[in-house]
Amino acid sequence: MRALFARHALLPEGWRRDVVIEWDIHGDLTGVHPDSHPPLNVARADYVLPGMVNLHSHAFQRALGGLTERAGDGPDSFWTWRDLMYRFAASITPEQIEAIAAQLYVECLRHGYTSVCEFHYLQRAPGGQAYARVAETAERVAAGAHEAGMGLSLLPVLYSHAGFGAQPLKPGQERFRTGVDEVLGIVEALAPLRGGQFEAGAAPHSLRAAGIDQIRALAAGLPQARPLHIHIAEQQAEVEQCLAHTGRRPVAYLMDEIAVGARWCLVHATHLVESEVQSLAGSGAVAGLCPTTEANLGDGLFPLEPYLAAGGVFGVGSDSHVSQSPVEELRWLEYGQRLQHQRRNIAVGGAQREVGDFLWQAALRGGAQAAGRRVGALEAGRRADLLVLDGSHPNLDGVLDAEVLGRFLFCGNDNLVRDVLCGGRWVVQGGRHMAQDAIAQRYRQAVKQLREGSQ
Ligand code: NGQ
Ligand code: ZN
Repeated sequence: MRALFARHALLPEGWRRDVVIEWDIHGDLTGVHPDSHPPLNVARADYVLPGMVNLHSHAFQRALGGLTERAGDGPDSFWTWRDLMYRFAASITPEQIEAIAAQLYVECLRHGYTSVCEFHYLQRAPGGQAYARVAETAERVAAGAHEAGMGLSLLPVLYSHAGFGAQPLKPGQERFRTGVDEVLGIVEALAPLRGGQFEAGAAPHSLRAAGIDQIRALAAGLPQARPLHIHIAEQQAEVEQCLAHTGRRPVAYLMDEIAVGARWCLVHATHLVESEVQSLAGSGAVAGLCPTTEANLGDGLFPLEPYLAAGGVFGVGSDSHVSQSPVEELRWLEYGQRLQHQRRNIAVGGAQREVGDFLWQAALRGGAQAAGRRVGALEAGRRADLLVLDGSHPNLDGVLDAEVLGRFLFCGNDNLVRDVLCGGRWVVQGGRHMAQDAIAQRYRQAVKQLREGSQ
């Protein structure tokens, strides 16, 4: 039976009661009907939400999560972490990439993500030689998503330089090397995978790794409306280098030189001055915020309040995967602002006074836009991606509609996600993913090999 009866469901207009949700064999929602009678022989659920979009992931970094928390000799920074990450990336094989991606996506599904945007730059073999298949590693990531049952927007990365002024790549970056034609070739090679659960876009890695002419050519060469993502203004050092080379700050420079609109996602965009806040918000592009990674790497805090006031669109991503939970990303997005401004309840807007509802709905909107897939809402025509929360958990027992997301996002660490439907398939039931044991077994093997190889 491709239907569910929800006593409470979060629809685009807000919480509604007694909702019949129907989908078809392709995994698309065909009907969402509030104020209905429970149909016979249809499963019932207490609280149902649209699944969240994870708009920024480097899947392979999952295997490094938690292993870079030891102080080195000098002051540690984003840049010293990056050296460790490069060392880890140096030997990883396509099989290991697939095993790690599948494990990550299982974890993401279990915690409430039903879509991922994979910012994929490990394109070449160790040492930098090309694989026989141009999309070898990209296809491995896609296979991992398929095994886990995760919706995927795969973004092959343009990575040509080590820094501003077309600096030559360092040895640790040779695996990432691509030019515009190569990236477009990978996008082309992925075309047969396109469908309800899969889209391919592209991503210039950063203003450091791709020249502005290359970025322009990539944007022009990619089929219209496909998503384009870029890392930008994450660290102060990057802002300073950009100023030194172009006379402009990163976001201002990108917006001046490139027609940045709704197909763009500017990942991090942490360091903005007021005029950049306004131009980014006005462009219709998505700010891709990754609060747990940005905290872990010591980036800084995004100016959320003025950005929201200017009508800016945002979504969240888990980036380096120190967390696999949208609860943590949204909680820390709000908490960062509270700590900085010494106030409470900051992420609200218009008539929406519930922080949890505002955060979930806003991140869905921006995430869906950044994914370039028909996801992010319980309405006919979108993907059948939804979460059933555990209505018997003490945190949810008997709560009012308006309280559900407050409890989900801001109370405790139990995982309240009980069942997950992704693309019309029940991939998580009773907290367990359908393939979690086999996928975890392969992941453990991959990590063991990686550890033995690095000794
Ligand atoms: C990445 N990570 O591509 O994995 C980057 C580090 C860089 C984040 N930006 C590499 N969080 O920016 O050069
Ligand atoms: Zn990133």
